[in-house]
Amino acid sequence: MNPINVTVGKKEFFTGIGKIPYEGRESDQPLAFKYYDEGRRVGGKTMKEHLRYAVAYWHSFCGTGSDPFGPGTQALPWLRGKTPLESAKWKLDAAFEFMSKLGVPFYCFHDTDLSPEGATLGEYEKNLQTMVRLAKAKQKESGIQLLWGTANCFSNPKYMNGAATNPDLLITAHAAVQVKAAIDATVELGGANYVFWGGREGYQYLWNTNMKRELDHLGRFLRMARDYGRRAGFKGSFLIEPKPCEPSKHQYDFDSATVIGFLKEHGLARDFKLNIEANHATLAGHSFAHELTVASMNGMLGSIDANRGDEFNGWDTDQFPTNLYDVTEAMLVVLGNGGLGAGGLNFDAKVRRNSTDVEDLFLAHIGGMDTFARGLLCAHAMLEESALPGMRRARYQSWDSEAGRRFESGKMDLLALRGLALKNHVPSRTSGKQEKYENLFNQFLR
Ligand code: XLS
Ligand code: NI
Ligand code: NI
Repeated sequence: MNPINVTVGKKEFFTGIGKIPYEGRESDQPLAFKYYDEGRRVGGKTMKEHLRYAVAYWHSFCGTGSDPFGPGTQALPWLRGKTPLESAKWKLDAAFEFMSKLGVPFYCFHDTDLSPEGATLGEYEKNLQTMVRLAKAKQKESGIQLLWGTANCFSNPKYMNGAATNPDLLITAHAAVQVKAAIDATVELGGANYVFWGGREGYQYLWNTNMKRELDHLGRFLRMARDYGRRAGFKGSFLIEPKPCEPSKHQYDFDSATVIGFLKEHGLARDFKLNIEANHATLAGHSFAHELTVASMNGMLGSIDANRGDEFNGWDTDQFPTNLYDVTEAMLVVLGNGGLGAGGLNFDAKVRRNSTDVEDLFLAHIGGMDTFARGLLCAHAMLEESALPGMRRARYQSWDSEAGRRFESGKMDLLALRGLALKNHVPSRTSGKQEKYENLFNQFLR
């Protein structure tokens, strides 16, 4: 396969690659799905309906592979326009060509992925409106929809001390310009959700930071954004994406539990849900499934950023998800949640710096899509055919008794609970059977 060296100006950027077909697990064709068969029914829904895949504009069409040790390695032909706006238009063409060939129903973007920032705030707003008009036409032509939009209030150096949590009111005002514009763009493009990832909302050094004041500002800012969004006609969910660290030493949206507490405290719980990212979960010292479970049990599982970290690295490597075990655990939670609703599985992931062939972006997404499709099949089979759900239910059977029900419904006081102990024998030890569960789980990885 050739490196990306397509002549700019040609209509097709990903030449030599057509629509990715489903060929089944026996296929030896790398550019084909082995598990993701979008029309296949699993339970009551098709794979496409269950999984709701989205491509992340920033990693897939803006990232060139640069890292702190060297420049980009991936020469993206659509970034070679004569002006930033021309590049943005080519990038849009490339994005919709890629997504159509891959066969994904959704995409996600930041304002500044889609359109150039420009020299002034006015130029920024105008550029974004231009690009939104073009994106709308592309969506119509391809049928691809917007899963969520967001504002990048972390890359521009002005946000180095935070956006909504900046000690300088005027910087927070700049964030308002972007969040307003990105909400407008999301509404105009029919986006199902609007995401806040608090890139620089955190602190580096506690003793120059008024944490209480910053957190109150964040709550206030989010309420302002919500109120504006509702007035502008946004009917979807606002989502917060937890992450514990990186870029800040300590990020305020640390993990699911922290964010849910924050949302409740600031009167945001009815309009906001969570966007859970696998690599952020592991950075917080949790498993992906743990974070999903905390969100789900609170009725706040909004969407998923599907990626993975490197088990030996302590940062956000944003690799494509390929670990069947983790993904099956995730799909168990998603199925238990009754699906993702208006959310989806967004590949917030990038190819490695030395993956420089034109096909690599396809191979990466095919791998992620196949892994989740396979995880869906495994999880569905576990729920339908294995003893696992029944075993877990049975573990709590004492709570299904008359006394258990009284406890759970608040009709028992501490003395009555004490009385229960006095009336009964010391309960026998009951094994947690973890190894039995683990073996069952493995048996269904297939
Ligand atoms: C970075 C985040 C980011 C959000 C969108 O770690 O994952 O990509 O998803 O701002
Ligand atoms: Ni993310
Ligand atoms: Ni991330």
